[in-house]
Amino acid sequence: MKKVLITSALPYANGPIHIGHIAGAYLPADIFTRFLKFKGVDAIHICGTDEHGVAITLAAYKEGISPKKLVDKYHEIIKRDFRSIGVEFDHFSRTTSRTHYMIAREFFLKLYKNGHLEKRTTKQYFSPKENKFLPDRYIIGTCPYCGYEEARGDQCEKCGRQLEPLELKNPRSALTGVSLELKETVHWFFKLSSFKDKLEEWLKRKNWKPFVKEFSLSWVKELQDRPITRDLDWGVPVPLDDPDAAGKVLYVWFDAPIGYISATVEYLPSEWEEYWKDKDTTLVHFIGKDNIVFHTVVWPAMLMAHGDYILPTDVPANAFLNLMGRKLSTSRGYAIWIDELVKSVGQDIARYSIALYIPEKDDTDFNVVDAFSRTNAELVDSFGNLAQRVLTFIRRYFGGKVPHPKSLSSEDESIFNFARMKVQSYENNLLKYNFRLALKDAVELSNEANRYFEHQRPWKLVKESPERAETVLYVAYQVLKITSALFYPFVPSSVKTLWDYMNIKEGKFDDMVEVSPELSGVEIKDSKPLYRKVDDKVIREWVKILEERAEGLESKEKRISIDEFRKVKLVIAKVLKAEKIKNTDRLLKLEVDIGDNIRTIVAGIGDKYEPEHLIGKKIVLVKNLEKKRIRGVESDGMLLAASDKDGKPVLLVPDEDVPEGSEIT
Ligand code: B3M
Ligand code: ZN
Repeated sequence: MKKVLITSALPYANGPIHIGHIAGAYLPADIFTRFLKFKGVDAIHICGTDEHGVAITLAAYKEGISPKKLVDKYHEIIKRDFRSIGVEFDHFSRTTSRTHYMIAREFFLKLYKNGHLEKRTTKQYFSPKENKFLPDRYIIGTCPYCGYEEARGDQCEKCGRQLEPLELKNPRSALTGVSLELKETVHWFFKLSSFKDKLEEWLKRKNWKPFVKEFSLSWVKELQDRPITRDLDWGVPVPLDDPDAAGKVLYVWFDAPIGYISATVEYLPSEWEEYWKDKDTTLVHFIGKDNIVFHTVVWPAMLMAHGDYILPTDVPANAFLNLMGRKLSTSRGYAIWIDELVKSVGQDIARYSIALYIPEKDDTDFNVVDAFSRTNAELVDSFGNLAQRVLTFIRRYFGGKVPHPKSLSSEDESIFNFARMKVQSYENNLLKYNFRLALKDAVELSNEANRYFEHQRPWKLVKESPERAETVLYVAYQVLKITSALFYPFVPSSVKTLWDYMNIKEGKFDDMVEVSPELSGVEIKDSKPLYRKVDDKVIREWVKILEERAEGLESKEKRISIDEFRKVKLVIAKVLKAEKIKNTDRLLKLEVDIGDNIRTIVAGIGDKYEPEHLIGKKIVLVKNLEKKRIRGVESDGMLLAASDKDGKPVLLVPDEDVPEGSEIT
């Protein structure tokens, strides 16, 4: 392998890092980079904070500080979090750096000159109260797919679907709750659809994780041009001398991935091109699954459009980490934050327990009881114990010197063979991003080495057959060294300590996994146990903390009193007439009988129900809503419908015939 450039998704500088972030991108990237460097590959790991976009401006608004203050604060906090868990970067930058503004502008202008950008007039939601156009997350409304009422203009947090603001039902301002108007405005679009064939062909050749590839290909099928500018006063200003560009900035998902380039430029001002412009460089983006299309479709198309840079070699995305059977939620505080985890159990126990649950293919549940019990069994009781017993034994019986072997028995040979097999399997697994399997290889070797030790009973041999005891401890020391090399990318700091105890100079992976006869006679150092078990009390505390946080989740789900509910007057209504409202897709005008009078209502059910099929149906109507004018028709009531799996309406009807006007309680 020539050069390898590894990136991790740039975390938004709007909050601290939690286990979901670490499992989804940063720990796998760190393990992968450490392994490659250990192999002697010229690999670098680049990251930084994503400091633009509405995720930032909204968080700043909520904290009551300026976006600049917010990103300065969280940039430091995030750096500290990564340091605490031992996730290392060759460079950790930020997208508000001068270099980034320069590179992002240059990128935009290159695309502009190459004819890939186009100014278009679009309709966008405008808040009359705030007197401005609202982008993305500034708009909330009802998700057209799952009916979640607090869906954001860019994505529904409930069902996970990417959304456009215009798809939301009942759109309103996220800040003030006021309803919005549609108005025309101008934005620059990236002509993404023109890359459809090229992208498809490129993706088809990729030997990526199946779910990443399939998801990307399905997205390419419906490729649309995308606006890449926004009405915001925080971000990289649109670098055009055009009055329409005033007050507009680059869309955060346009500038953020360019951050990978600018961070490399900042790190290696004179060599960065060897990474970004050399076809032999391997470019790997570690991300969570919610960022897939941006990295496998939009970003590669941007790179194709620019023309000077290489394309991603691989995008080993991970699924989501759940916590005790529930979805993590940063906004509702349901997570384990990295700083508290490391404070509680230490860096390597934290890394190990998370590594066990890297969601490589599917969403994976992090259960603290299982996670810490497995870590206790595998890292502490198996690997830690192996290290401890080998070192203690050599100190106690051989004056602290690694003994010289006599002739090797078939059992000695077979543990070496087993080690060789595990090393191979481990390498294969790591290079295929099968981190959990690689870790399993390491643990299996450690278990086998412990079995060897017990089976040989060196404590008996020292009395009965001292020469054999020397050989056994020589073999055990060598296997410990090999095992430690496999554990290193996962738990680097304790393994470095172990190498110091063993008096081994840190070498390259290939040497570390070989038997090294020259180590006989080497003097080991005084040692302490590498790990301490997470004790039951700590585990129980975590369970309790998380139960409390989960309760917080529920209580924040707004409950209403029965009296509040009773304010809503629901009645059975019989449909008398129904007709389509002209020039709309789904709006029907209905006349319904509610017993004491006849009402006219407008309902968005025309994509599912033909007007003539509705006549005579008994439905449920909200009777005491304020009247609302919709497309020139005054609607005096709202019917109730559920959504089917495609988001289409399903009318609620009584189970038995009841007269119109019947109250529903
Ligand atoms: N900041 C999204 C996220 O944190 C975004 C990643 C950018 S990678 C270029 O989920
Ligand atoms: Zn949804």
